[in-house]
Amino acid sequence: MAMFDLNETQKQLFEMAKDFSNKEVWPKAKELDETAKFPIELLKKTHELGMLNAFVPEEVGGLGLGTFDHCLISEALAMGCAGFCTAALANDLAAVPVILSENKQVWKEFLAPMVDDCLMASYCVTEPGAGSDVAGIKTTAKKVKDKYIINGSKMWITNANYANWFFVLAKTDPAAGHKGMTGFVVPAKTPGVTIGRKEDNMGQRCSDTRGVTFDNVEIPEKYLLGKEGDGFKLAMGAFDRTRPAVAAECVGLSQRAMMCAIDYAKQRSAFGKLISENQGVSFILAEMARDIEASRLLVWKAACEVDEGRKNTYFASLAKMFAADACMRITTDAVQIFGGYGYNKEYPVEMLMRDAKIFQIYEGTSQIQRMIVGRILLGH
Ligand code: CO8
Ligand code: FAD
Repeated sequence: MAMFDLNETQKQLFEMAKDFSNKEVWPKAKELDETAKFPIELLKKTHELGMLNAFVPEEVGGLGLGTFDHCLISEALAMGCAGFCTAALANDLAAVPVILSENKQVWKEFLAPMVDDCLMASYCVTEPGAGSDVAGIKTTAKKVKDKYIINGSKMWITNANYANWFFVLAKTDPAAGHKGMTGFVVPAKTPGVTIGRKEDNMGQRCSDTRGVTFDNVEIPEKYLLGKEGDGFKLAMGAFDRTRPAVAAECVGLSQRAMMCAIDYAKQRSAFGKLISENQGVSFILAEMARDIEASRLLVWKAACEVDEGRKNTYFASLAKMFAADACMRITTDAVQIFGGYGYNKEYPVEMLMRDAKIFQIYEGTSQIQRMIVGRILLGH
């Protein structure tokens, strides 16, 4: 059954992605963490393998993959390095509102070139004063004849320094709350766009996070996505597709942490026997496996729902909430199994634990996922 097994094409895709991740990404993860250098060479290879920008519609030359297949790629890439995987996924997060808007002119101008070249993009929604509360953003877009003038500041924007274009959410009617919000594509080189310094983050350090300011940025009307007032729903609609992918990223990172913990438990001795021979240690490993399998099933469910054309907001939030919280527990427990060595940078698990934390924060915090599910359960 499709739900519990992959078809042959999906198996091949997953195996190819895992092979690349194990052989080419994981060996570089420590260096990427230490140098915090943007993994452009790895992204280029990912692009060559057809695994970057995989959402780009067939109509403009892309693979037009569904969310399920996209989640397989995400899980595999995150087994290699979560920061690198986040850089890859941020492109998809930027592309989805453009795809949902059905603005074919913008597809041709901004999505089609991403098929031929390893180009990057960013999703600019969060601001210094508003993250969870998307409707509270302050950036404005004012129509002047056949142009829009954008003013405001965005914060924590992944890929900002490497992006060729940005998806920008702004208020065209500030008095109308979420109904007055509109999405635009803004080419990164437009005068008035300023990229901030690289933020010095706890984990996923090779991923590029920056502020972006828009100072009287003038863009043509044709870069508006959908119509005025559609922006909030385009921004939310993107999460329905990318929260399952972020949850899949959590599964990949968790899997790596469990593999490290198993290897270590099988070679470290205490009290005259291997630590893996203690039931106390094997129970920790068993709980890791339980949470990884359960997370993956929620990812698959959330992805299948949206691929089948059904509203999946509920499952997308369940998957993101469960997999992110599980990933934090699993990576923390991996450090525990390594004992003092786990707390040291010579061993990989402290990096995995730092890399895991952001999953409970970005793409909607773990509290926001609970809020979304709670509201749906209670019919609000
Ligand atoms: N799809 C379509 N429409 C939606 C959706 C959805 N999923 N959710 C809500 N809506 C609609 C509602 O139906 C409602 O419509 P109407 O006006 O017709 O009744 C309207 O939107 C307003 O909905 P709400 O009343 O629920 O709006 P609220 O303002 O109360 O809040 C949320 C909604 C859900 C709390 C929203 O603000 C939210 O999701 N906040 C979290 C923000 C977030 O996730 N930010 C992430 C930023 S991006 C990021 O972190 C990137 C990480 C790096 C890249 C990683 C790789 C991908
Ligand atoms: P706040 O919204 O201020 O929340 C602070 C705390 O209050 C959190 O614990 C939150 O859960 C809690 N809280 C808030 N409201 C409620 C509530 N109603 N009920 C219960 N608890 C609540 N954004 C983008 O637009 N594009 C990106 O590419 C991007 N990449 C990011 C990369 C990194 C490394 C980071 C750190 C952030 C990124 N973000 C991005 C922003 C990210 O999505 C936000 O940081 C996140 O949504 C939380 O917003 P905030 O930081 O403003 O926290």
